[in-house]
Amino acid sequence: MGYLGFLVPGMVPISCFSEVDQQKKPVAKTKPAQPIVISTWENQKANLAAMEVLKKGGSALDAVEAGVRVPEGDPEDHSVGYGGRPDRDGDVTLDACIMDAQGNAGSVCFLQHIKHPVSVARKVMEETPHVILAGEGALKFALEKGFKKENLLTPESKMEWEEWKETSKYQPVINIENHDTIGMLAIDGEGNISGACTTSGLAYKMKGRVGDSPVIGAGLYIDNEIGGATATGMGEAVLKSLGAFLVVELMRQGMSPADACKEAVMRIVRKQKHDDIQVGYIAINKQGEYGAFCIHEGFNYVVSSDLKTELLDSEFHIEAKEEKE
Ligand code: SD4
Repeated sequence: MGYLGFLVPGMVPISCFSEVDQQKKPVAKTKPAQPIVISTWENQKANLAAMEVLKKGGSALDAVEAGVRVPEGDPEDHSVGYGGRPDRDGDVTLDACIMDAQGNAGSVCFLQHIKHPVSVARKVMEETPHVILAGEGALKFALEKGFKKENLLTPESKMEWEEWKETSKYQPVINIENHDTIGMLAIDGEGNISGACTTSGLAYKMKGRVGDSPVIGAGLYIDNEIGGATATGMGEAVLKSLGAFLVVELMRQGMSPADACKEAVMRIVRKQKHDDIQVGYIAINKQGEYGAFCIHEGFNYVVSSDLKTELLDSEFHIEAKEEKE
């Protein structure tokens, strides 16, 4: 414990370097009945991997990392990690973050050539004094930590990009084209909450574009006393409203996870052009209650407990238009 200054008689020395809060073990005030994992989109396999960790008594932090590594390593998932759609120059650039129950956070953005950005983000959190590493610096750090440099552009994603280049029309389509980012929240057997979020971002984005997913408070936020939230969809809208932080703060004020997600979506609806963009939030509170809300019908999320894994449709603000024959 450090001490600076002088003492007058009778004065009790007070440390100028207060104990580092981050190192304190969080005390779960209330516990849900059982561990739970919730994630964006149809990420059942990721949830199952996370549940495996929790069933063995592992931490929520280990669970979310193991969970989101599943789509990161899956070449069939074109919105996350290996196989992710590239930017308009044909480079796959990845954003990811992780946050634990003690309020520690780590993130990487504009990271290339590393299949599991979430694990690099965890190393940023645990082995550096920083929160975010970007681009070349993030890659250098990853290589120093033993991550392998790989080509992440699969032949399929390359072919799609080459087709896209013929028109170079940049128009993200709601729910389909760009959206499969995984945001995952988990509560472990101790009642502690952690989260992770990982993406290749918007397909054919401008070189250097970074979305909401690696930004703590935008794409992901955890407060172990209250709950956690994570976002998917048009990162620019989420960034401008600091969505995940907003959801957690609304829960702090007493809203249910579902209502908090709805209010955060409505904040975007009220203040931003939203006709042709999707944003979806999922949230969980300390009691293990969860909810979701999105702008346009079509967002779904997966909830897993010891007992079952369920794919649920999110509540929405705007109903999907009937497909014309
Ligand atoms: C981004 N929010 O980079 C991410 C994209 C996303 O499902 O969520 N896709 O803006």
